[in-house]
Amino acid sequence: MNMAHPAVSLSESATAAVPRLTFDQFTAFGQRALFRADTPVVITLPDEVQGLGIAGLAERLGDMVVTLFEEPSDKQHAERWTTRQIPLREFFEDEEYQAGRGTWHRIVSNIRDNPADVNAVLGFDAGEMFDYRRSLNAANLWISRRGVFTQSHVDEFENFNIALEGRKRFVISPPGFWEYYPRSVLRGFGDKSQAFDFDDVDKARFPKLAAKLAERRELILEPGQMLYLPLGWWHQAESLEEMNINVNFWLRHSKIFQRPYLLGVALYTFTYRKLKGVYNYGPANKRAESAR
Ligand SMILES: O=C(O)CCC(=O)C(=O)O
Repeated sequence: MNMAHPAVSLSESATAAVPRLTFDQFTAFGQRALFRADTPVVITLPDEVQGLGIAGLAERLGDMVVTLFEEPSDKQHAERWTTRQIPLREFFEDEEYQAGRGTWHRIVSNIRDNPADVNAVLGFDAGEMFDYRRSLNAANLWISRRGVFTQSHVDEFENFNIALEGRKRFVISPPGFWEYYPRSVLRGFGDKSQAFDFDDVDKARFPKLAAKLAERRELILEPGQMLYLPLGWWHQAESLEEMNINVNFWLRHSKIFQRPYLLGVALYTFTYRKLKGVYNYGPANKRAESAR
């Protein structure tokens, strides 16, 4: 990670701005107070924090077996992504995974069981800062190329998302459920909105969503910045660079009990995925055969 980038200001549209904190302000305020404040913020990490960068990451984790997500590169599609396991090296080297070929490819791998790797990738002791080894929590590595789009959805966790390489555009929107027109809960899509892209919403079809999105925020997360996204906020993300690398921490929190719809959907979706054998963000801890 090259944290030497100057702190570049967020791109803000006419929507409300996301407040920013320096790292010192964040530590003085404290994580618990931030959870209580329950409002998104962008925190700038200290300049001296230096992670591995792309080459270092490929070198250190190249043999790790990671999960590759694939889906049509089409903002109208309604299919479930498919996943397969590949050695991370393949993602960096194989032309198949280049952008612009009709498919969005993204690595999302939960590396929580390898804290030394988490720390090396980030360049600081994340175990001290985030309680990600606690049961159900996760430390996910996200890698994607330009244009890869993560559709609008909601997670049942507190979320810290750190940009390591490349900028990523997020659209985030406050908690709610029916206003977001969730897709079929029974088919395990209750965390996703029928409106794939919050930038392109059919107001006649989704009137309550159009009203809700008046409260949305937009931001571009720069390398060296960390987004705190409170539990229950809807969000979507688009990779803006040839190579985007992010790490995010999903942390469980008792505020889930204030959002019973989300708790219900999360429990149902977890069980559905388990029964159907759908990938469920479990920890990755295998090395490729060649490395054994
Ligand atoms: O980076 C992305 O593409 C999506 C990130 C996300 O959904 C998350 O941090 O929960």
